[in-house]
Amino acid sequence: MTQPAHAQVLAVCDRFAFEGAVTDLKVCGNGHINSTYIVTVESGKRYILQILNTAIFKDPTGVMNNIVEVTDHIRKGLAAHGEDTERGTMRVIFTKDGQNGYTDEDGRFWRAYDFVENTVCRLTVDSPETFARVGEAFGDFQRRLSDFDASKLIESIPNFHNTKKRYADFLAAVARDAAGRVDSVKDEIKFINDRADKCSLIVDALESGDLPLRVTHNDTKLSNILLDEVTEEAVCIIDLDTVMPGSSLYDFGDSIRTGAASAAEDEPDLDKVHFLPEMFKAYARGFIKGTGGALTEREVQMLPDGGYIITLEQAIRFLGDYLDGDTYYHTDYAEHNLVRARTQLRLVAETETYMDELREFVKGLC
Ligand code: GN1
Ligand code: MG
Repeated sequence: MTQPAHAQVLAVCDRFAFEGAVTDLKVCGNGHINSTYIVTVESGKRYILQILNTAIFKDPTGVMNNIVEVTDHIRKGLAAHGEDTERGTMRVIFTKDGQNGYTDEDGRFWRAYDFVENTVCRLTVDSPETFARVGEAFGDFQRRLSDFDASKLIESIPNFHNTKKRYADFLAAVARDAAGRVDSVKDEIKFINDRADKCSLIVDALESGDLPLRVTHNDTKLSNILLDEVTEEAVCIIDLDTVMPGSSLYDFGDSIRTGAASAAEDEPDLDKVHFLPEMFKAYARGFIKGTGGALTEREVQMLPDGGYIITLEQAIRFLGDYLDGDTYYHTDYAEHNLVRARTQLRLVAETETYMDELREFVKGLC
């Protein structure tokens, strides 16, 4: 769908219960799925306004209901312990008629949040201390939701981290060759096919009960946590669209994929892309601390697999989308998904060389 005109976005703002007239409106963000604006009102107060991608999130009202339930639960927990209820979790802004979102005349679904001030979001992080704090925050997020009633949640994207199914979908994309690109990425496809057996590791363990199902975030990349712009403390976890029952390993893993890497997810120069074992270790310590000791021994043992498998899964998704002609992710240039996929594959290859060291390390954390 085309992007709406400025005047149309202003008209949408009027539907939401913002405190005052809009004085500024800016496009923002680096999300691959939704489109984001920053809205400022007379008092200087700011809001996030987003178009939720309904080609991907088929039940937008259900997604918003998930987010309201989860953030209310977290907010109550923060309040009970005298913690920061303003910045500690997202706050959904309802429409003037009390809905959790608004569908415009062209069918776009809009939703709004308070803007969390004095924070930054990063694509990479240098300091192990900062990354450990991110780990603690994502672990803490899981801990806070450990007593949340999962039956209140809809599954916003079915089979989201079913890596086995992701691989099957990838094979179908290769067979379709919709954009005629298969011949140009034979090496990448082979690299993935050679690791097909890895795709079932977490999924099978969840199915057999070897790993527990928890309420998880499912999109824990580094840019989905806001850090205090001065202290780099982890302030607020954002992008709750995919909060669903899932595995702690995927949450652990997606932060590793993005934060234990020396370059951004779409770094075109592969010589700059390295897996950073010390960052893995810092994050693991933080994450385990944040969960408050809730992880089972099996989960801790499999933390290295979490990072490894989600990086492979992400490569599969980016390359699959490239083969399909870039229908899922926002892209900034023709080869963007291929660049992203290659970066992930480089990380997969490097992680393999560290697996023994990582397994030895997590043994000490059990
Ligand atoms: C998407 O929306 P965003 O940019 O936070 C994607 C994640 C991927 C990520 C890769 C709903 O996240 O699963 O890991 O891109 N979200 C969805 O950067 O598919
Ligand atoms: Mg997202």
